[in-house]
Amino acid sequence: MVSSEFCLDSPSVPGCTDPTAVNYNPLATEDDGSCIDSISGCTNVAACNYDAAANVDDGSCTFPIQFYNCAGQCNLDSDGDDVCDQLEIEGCQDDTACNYDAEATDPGACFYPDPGFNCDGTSLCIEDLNDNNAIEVGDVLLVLADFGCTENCSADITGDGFVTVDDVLALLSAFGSECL
Ligand SMILES: [Ca+2]
Ligand SMILES: [Ca+2]
Ligand SMILES: [Ca+2]
Ligand SMILES: [Ca+2]
Repeated sequence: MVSSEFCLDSPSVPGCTDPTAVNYNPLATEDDGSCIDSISGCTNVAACNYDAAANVDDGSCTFPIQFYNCAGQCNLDSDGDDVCDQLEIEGCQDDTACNYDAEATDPGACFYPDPGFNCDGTSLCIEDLNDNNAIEVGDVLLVLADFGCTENCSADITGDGFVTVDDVLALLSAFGSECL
C-alpha cells in the first residue's frame, strides 16, 4: 500500500519563485533569495546604447551606421571635411569648368573649353558682334566703326580692352562661319 503521505512530503526545491525575475524557476517550491530582478535595456555590447546593467533585452539597441561611430562622426576622415573616407567622391570642384561635379567632395581634374568655345565644342561666336548668328560683313563694319576704341569697347573681340588690328584679324579668321 502506498502512503498518501509520500506526496505531501515531496522534497522541497529551492530556487527563485518570483515569476517576474529573470531566473524564475517554475519548479522551485521554496524561495531561496536568489531572484534577480529583470532590468530591461540593450544587452548587445556592440550597440551604441549598450546597458551593462540590463539583463533583459528590450529591443532598443541602436547601432552606428556604416563608416560612422555612435557619435555620428566618421571612423576615418583623412581630410577632416566630415565626409568619411569611404564616401568621398572625387571630381572637379570648380563650377566654371566643363566637368564641374556638384557632388564632388574631393578635388579632381577639371576641364575647360578652349578660348572662344563652349564646353561642347561649339563656338561662343564672340566675333558675332551684331548677334545675327553669322560672322559676316556686318560684324566687320562694327569692328571698323569701333576701331581705335580704348575703353568700354563694344567690338573688343580679343578682350584686351582695345579695338585694334588684333580684333580685325580675329574677326577675319572666323569670317564666314555660322554660329549655332
Ligand atoms: Ca573626408
Ligand atoms: Ca573630401
Ligand atoms: Ca554677325
Ligand atoms: Ca581687342
